[in-house]
Amino acid sequence: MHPLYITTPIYYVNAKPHIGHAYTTIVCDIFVRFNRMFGRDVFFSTGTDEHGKKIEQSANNAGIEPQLFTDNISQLFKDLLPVLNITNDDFIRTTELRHKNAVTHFWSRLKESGHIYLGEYSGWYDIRNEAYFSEDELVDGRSPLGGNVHYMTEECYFFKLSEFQDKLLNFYEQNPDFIFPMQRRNEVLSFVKRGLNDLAISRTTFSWGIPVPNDPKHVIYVWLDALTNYLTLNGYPDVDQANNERWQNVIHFVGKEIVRFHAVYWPAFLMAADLPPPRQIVSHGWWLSEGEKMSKSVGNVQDPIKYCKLFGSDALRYFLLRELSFGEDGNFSLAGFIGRYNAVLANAYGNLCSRVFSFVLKNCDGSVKRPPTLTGDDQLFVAAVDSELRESVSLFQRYAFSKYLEHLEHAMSLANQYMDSQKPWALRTSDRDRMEEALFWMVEQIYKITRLFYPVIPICAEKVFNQLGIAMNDAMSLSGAVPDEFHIREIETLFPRIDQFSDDFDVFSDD
Ligand code: ME8
Repeated sequence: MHPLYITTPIYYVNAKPHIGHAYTTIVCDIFVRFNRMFGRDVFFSTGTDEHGKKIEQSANNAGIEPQLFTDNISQLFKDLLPVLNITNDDFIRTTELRHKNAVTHFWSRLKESGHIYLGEYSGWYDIRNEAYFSEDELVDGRSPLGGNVHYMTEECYFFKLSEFQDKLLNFYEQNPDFIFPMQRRNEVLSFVKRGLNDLAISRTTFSWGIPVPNDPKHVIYVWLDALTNYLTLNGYPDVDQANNERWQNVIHFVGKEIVRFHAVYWPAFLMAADLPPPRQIVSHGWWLSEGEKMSKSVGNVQDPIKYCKLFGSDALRYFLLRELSFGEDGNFSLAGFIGRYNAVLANAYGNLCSRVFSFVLKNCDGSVKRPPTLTGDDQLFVAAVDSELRESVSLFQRYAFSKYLEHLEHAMSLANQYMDSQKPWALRTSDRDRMEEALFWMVEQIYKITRLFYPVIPICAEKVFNQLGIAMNDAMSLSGAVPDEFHIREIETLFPRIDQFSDDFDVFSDD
């Protein structure tokens, strides 16, 4: 199996992280854990994007030096990772020396290979998104990304993007999976087919950036700087990327608004430097908050830390993955969160574990053994669960994360129904052997469901494996067979029901 390299975007440090940033990082972490569970070697990176006019302005507004300003906010992004239970291997800051070296080297490669020239640029500049737009791209006097624009002219270096139209179109054709989902692929194709202008890749109107080699009054365009983080993290320029397996299998997870940077500019830069383009750009939709775009001024920015403190990171990870159909937009609301939490984590899953485990603990001394044969109702039950689990894995592999969870939930319902229909409490006096048989299959199905649920709810999954007397590592090696015996220990409430009217929710109105 070839290794994988999974990246989150590197986040701007102009404000503290919110639920949208947490979402991408969590989705990547779940994807990474899932693949590691299947034995794949995965390198997983995240970090912060710290240069550019927007950051310089935010630092000025706060009355602090940009370096100190970025130190503070970058730390908030870093501190969020353990709170969300993220298993990243590295965290990059674009203000680090290793990154400045990589960017400077990358620029020099592009220059030497004749893809950069000095010219003059005029256009409508969107500071928030650090991008120029032409008159006809503006929407109601704003940039197509929604930011305020003003007209600017500056001397700047250009990247000969116009030369890459055919190369990119060929590349998309030969790699039909390069952009996920299809809708984004179609948008990129039509954008490139309309023709590409050369791209302004340096700025002289501010200084908070990496200087252009041999022309330090220019700083390097923040997107060229930021995209290069993916190479820095893989040891560029010391490591030869052209023959590097990890680089050949890099997947960038991004929000839909930055697909163009990753799927057009980035492969063009890489081709120009004689390096392979990434393997795939996987894009997701946006979280709205209580029905509206999250923004500080509306006051509806959702803080992931509050949710983790109150309900645990597993619950937040579950809700984010389940609520949003991956690729589409979705709505974040406290009521939606509580609804799903109670229905699935507390009732369907938590209750299933506790009723089956406590019954086995009380009535079978905690132990159940695999029966010699699998027949009748048991066979139908196990086959039905297996079919749900197979479907859930296949959906996961196609990035249909919410549907993957939906099928795990079907499997939980099947197990709950089996407990109801088999009535082990009645068999206790009439047919103990039959009771023990049915219970084994129930416990085994819970175990199998939990293994596939693990990437989403790792803390709870570990508790369940503990309750079942199985070491986490053994449970996680999917190559290992399912145990023939389970020895249930103490029972612990996994997800206590949330009382909708709890005073705890006062924390949601304190800012
Ligand atoms: O674009 N819903 O950084 P950024 C879902 N620095 N995801 C959201 C979201 C929301 N409401 N808000 C943010 C940048 N995100 C650049 C990236 S990469 C070389 C440079 C997530 O801080 C989503 O992944 O604006 C989006 O793409 C990313 O945060 C943008 O973060």
